[in-house]
Amino acid sequence: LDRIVADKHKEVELKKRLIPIKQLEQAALFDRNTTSLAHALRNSTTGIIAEHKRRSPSRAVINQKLSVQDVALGYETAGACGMSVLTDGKYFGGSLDDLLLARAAATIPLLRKEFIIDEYQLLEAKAYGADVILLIAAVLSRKEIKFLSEFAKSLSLDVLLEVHNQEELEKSIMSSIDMLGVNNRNLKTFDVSTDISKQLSSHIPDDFVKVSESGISSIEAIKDLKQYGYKGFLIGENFMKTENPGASATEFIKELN
Ligand code: IGP
Repeated sequence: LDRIVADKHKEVELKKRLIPIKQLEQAALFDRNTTSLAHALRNSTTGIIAEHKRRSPSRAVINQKLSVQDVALGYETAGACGMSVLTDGKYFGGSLDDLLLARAAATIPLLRKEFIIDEYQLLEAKAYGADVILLIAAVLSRKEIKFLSEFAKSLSLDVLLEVHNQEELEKSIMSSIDMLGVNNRNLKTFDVSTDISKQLSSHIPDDFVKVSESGISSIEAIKDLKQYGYKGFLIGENFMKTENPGASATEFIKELN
């Protein structure tokens, strides 16, 4: 995780020089109306946020063959509430172009799944079609979370704040956060357990939409997590490891209904 963040700092400094902020602000998508994932989740009975992920440090190759447009259209048709698009290249094989192509194919809220450490990345998110951004408490101070989340709100982007323990949760409670996500995967050890979501649920104030992230592969797990107040469920590998993620999501969501 430390290495990813160090690489990200270098990447952002380089991009700032290559593509000035003014250019991002002039992008065709920059001034669009965004759609709220938090709102969609509050009004949903299934709450599935389906992710596009080609590979990951914990699982190497997941799926490299599919076009992101097909996956986006498949997820939307399946009835997913939102879609998460990995944009990190080095560790996850994603890109901002993936986000752009997903935007071209689908109208559901799109989350830019990225290690965000600088407001420049929020401007990119807006310019490339995102509606929602992820902030990871493990790599940010309370001050940074406050600054970045308020900046995101000023761009009409929803904010999903991800935590993995109580300490991270406590430093992250603030009004500029829309959704609190509990990552069931420890980003330092890659251990996965939905027990983390259950343990932390009672400490999350009710005004936040609760999202459980990672390692979810069964209907039972979701029914169980719903008992703990979770409204959103972020699922990647379980769909992406199949040949047709859209069809897998369709079947999954049908069974949930
Ligand atoms: C999806 P999974 O186990 O269903 O593929 O997990 C998503 O939660 C996971 O990709 C994720 C992630 C992250 C990736 C959650 N938080 C932060 C990169 C960075």
